Amino acid sequence: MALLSFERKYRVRGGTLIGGDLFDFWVGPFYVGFFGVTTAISALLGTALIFAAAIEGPTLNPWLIDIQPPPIEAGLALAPLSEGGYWQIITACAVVAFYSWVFRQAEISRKLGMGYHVPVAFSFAVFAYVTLNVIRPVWMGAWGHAFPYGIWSHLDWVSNTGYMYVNFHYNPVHMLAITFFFTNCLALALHGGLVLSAVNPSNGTNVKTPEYEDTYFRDFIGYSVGTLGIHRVGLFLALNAGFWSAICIVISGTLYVGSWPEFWDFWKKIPIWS
Ligand code: UQ2
Repeated sequence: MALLSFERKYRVRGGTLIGGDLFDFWVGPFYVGFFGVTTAISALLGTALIFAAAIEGPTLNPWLIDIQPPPIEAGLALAPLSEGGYWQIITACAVVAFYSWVFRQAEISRKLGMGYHVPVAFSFAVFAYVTLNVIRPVWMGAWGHAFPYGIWSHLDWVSNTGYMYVNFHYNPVHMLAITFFFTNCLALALHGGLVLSAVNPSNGTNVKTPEYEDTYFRDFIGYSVGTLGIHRVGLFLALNAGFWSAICIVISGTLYVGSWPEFWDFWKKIPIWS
């Protein structure tokens, strides 16, 4: 169906999660809805506050702008604007904006009568952010454990936080997360390569059907996961990468305190060989 006639067909009222007909309209190509309004307000306010905090100095160099959370000594209290207060309000705006995106995706899914795969997938990314900057800091008793908003400074935070546990690569859940990232990379390379090899052939040759794609992998490794299956594999790998990333940091400094290399000492103490 041509896009314009399709839009006429599906651009009808209904399917909203909240607000009924209120805000149930489009602005140009964008669906608005209640969560479009909350997204717009929180995203604009959060961005304005990033500029406000940056203007207070000491630099406007985009690479070096650094908006820090309150110091650890301030615990979970509300802080003065220039001592972490900006960071706190920016974080609140970010959380509202990200969850608004999730629910706006869900409303669009409902309008189209589609599954909720996209909002579910995006919610894993939001979960990873919330784990870093809300769940773990609250669990540890201070906003100062969260990461700062700055291109350079958030890298320093990652490095410092890693060294706080001596060598973060020895964290078994970090190992699991990385394994999912790498496997995700392998799967997307295989999938992208296979699809392009079939449907974007050289000039003068025919586009190939999915049987060719299946046969390619049967010839190669004796198995094809299938054209639907590869997307299930891809979503599974991607969601697990984000999920275990969140778990590997949230257990550090909370359930597990100390050195990750030392975690493996239990291995040497197993009675059979100790
Ligand atoms: C496949 C298939 C696709 C694909 C790919 C495969 C026709 C177009 C990439 C092959 C994938 C396999 C065998 C699974 C890989 C699993 C991991 C964990 C990397 O069979 O169907 O559809 O794109």
